[in-house]
Amino acid sequence: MTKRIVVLISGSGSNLQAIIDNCQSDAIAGEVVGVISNRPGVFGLERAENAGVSNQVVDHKAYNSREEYDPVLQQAIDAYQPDIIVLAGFMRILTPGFVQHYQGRMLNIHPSLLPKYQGLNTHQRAIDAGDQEHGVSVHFVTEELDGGPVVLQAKVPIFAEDSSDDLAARVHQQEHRIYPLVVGWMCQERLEMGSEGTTSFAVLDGNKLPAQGYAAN
Ligand code: NHR
Ligand code: GAR
Repeated sequence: MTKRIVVLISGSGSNLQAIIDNCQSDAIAGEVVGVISNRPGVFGLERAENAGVSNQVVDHKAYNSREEYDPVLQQAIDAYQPDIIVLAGFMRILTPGFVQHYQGRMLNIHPSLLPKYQGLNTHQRAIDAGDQEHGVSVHFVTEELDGGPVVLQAKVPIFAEDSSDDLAARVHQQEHRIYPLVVGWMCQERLEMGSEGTTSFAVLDGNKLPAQGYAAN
């Protein structure tokens, strides 16, 4: 059965585009049924429009707190009756109640090799630290910011002359490969989040994945 996917964005939406493209080519057994942005006027909304996907803005600036904003966002999402919620460059921290409502059904892509560089400005931080490699992680969203179980990572090299933008572009190429792959696993019900007490982990094809997620090869 085709899974219903809602994508949350704040910006350009190139990951959204990769997921839409993979759904349309049947590489993913899913359909993007809705796109919600917390920021008006972003290019990701235009991408949704061009693909004929329902899209809307739920602007956080119209609310006084996360506690007021998140229930409105939740209602907008739930109207689409989604199976899977995908954060694709979504830039607002989410409250525990919101995260629990979608426990095990919400994924994020974070531009670092977690647990390194949680939070923002990851590319510049990796360069400043003198790292020789960097990358991107797809993980389940939990209450702990960028702390949920990792499903899959991809690595890229850092070259001496790299600017933050150079590095971000290299990471983006990998994002557009690994995010559709992981969303596809969710759609096929091959992937789920498990937990024992307070620790949670990713489970792929019945196998508990290690902390760095699935290791290709
Ligand atoms: N919420 C929870 N509870 N858990 C996660 O793992 C989350 C989350 C919300 C977003 C994406 C995350 C990332 O991949 C994400 C993961 C925004 C911020 C942030 O500081 C941090 C991490 C992420 C997204 N946002 C500022 C805020 O006050 C606003 C920054 C801005 O608008 O530019 O919300 O990096
Ligand atoms: C991506 O690089 C994603 O990893 C990052 O924002 C970009 C969104 O690009 N996410 C975060 O930084 C979350 N805080 P896109 O809008 O073109 O998909």
